[in-house]
Amino acid sequence: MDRTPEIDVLVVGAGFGGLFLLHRLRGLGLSTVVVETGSDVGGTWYWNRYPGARCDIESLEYSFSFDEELQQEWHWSERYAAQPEILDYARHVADRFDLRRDIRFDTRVTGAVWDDTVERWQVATDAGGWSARFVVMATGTLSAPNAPDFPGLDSFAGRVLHTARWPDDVDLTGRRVAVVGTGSTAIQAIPLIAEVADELYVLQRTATYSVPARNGPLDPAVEAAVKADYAGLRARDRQMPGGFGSRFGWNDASAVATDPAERDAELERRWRIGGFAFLGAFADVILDPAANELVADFVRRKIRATVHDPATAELLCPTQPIACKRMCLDTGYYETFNRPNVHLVDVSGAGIERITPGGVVVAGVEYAVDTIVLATGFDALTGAVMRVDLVGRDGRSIRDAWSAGPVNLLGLAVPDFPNLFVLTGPGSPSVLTNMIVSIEEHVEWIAEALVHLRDHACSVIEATAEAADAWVDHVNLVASFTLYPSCNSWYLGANVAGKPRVFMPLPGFPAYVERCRDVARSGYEGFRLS
Ligand code: NA7
Repeated sequence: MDRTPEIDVLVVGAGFGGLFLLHRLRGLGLSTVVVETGSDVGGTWYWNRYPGARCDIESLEYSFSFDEELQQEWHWSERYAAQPEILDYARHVADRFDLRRDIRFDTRVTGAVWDDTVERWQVATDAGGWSARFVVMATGTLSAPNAPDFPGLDSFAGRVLHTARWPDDVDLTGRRVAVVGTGSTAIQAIPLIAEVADELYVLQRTATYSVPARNGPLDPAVEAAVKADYAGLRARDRQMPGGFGSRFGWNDASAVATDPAERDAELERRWRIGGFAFLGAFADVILDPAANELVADFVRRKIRATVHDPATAELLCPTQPIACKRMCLDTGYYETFNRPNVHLVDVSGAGIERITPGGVVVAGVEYAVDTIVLATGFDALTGAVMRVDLVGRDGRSIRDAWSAGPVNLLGLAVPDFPNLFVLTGPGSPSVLTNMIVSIEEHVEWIAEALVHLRDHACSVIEATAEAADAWVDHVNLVASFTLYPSCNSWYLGANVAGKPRVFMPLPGFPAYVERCRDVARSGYEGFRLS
């Protein structure tokens, strides 16, 4: 009879988190296996292949810092890397550090059960099981697609595509296309689809703020300057509110207290720089409704000046606070609405009524299309963790434990789920930061914790319920000082029907990193070690 292989750590997911974790844990002499549903590494960047898929953090910053030779030798071709190049980078990292031999591709982890008697997780996959002392969910924050169940969708005679599961054989040339959604994904895809489609209907439920990315070939002078002191840039970035952007800087000034002409000049200057530099203009944007409105109004003025048809421009002007939903970066998004083949359809009222074999019905009007693109986002932060059947101490399932929203300590560990870690999960700054920075911080913290257990002859680490409850209260309290909880974003779970409405990421980088270090230094306060 085959015995279940026994390993130290099983990592779920071979995205950037899983790759670095494998490298780090291997270096500690821990037997580690990564299980990955996809056929290759890359995670988010393996699956998201829709037209225009691109990172909104600059490539020189959205990359690993743990290996000086890697960061010196890798060359990014553009200021913001497109999906194929990021996937190449992930593949390069896997090959460079010889990671593939411990990754099982095309394999889905279906569940894991904690066995208290042997202090191990019994992990089930669709291709056999493992017995692991530790499990790390490196399952990503924006990886479980959200596909609303529109009435009649099954009856559609044409093709339905979800941006996060984009097949290789799609050609939208000459097609009549409906894109559902106007988030970051849609805003990247729409200008490119508009160039080839016959007709494009953009079905907008909530207008989104977008600023020009100002993408282009990476300036060799910029690359050389960064590489001359890459470690310095990384260290400075780690002191920034999102773990990036030290080159453009985050102003301390208040938008409200700044003279209007000066304020507009600063916003204009940053609008020209492109990307998240814009949000760095004033420190009170996400804290003070009046400051937020001043910055939001600047964007609305840009929209009105760009879009020729006044009614379309008005519909594209968002009304919720800026940055409350993640701000988008675009290349020619608003300009696209000046094309004769692009039509904006308001679905903010009763929503999409139904799908027919030949189109989409909104407010009694049928829009005839042969392709529907669902750019409807993700069951963010908790989705990928909860889709695995995790069963902790005393038969407690993660679905029960998180039924009213995610409960954990530091976003890293869940009470009743011993020896289980979640990478960049809810309760940590996660999606409010440069994800690679947050991944590196979490991987280092987990690695250090495992060394601590080894050095202190401990086999189990578990968050206490009291500490986790206090942490959830802390996350909510910090969020309540911001404007983040004031609109229906995926940060709050508001985009998925039936999901508890809880603000999930912690606005609080880099203080959070210090807090994690303090916990480790204190001998893991809030955790039970045995
Ligand atoms: P997002 O930001 O969640 O955007 C999804 C879009 O789809 C958004 O405009 C939604 O409108 C819209 N949506 C979702 N469900 C529906 C229904 N039922 N009807 C109409 N419209 C709907 O996902 P993205 O993939 O664009 O971006 C996710 C993150 O990935 C992004 O922030 C970056 O960090 C990378 P809503 O705003 O909810 O009204």
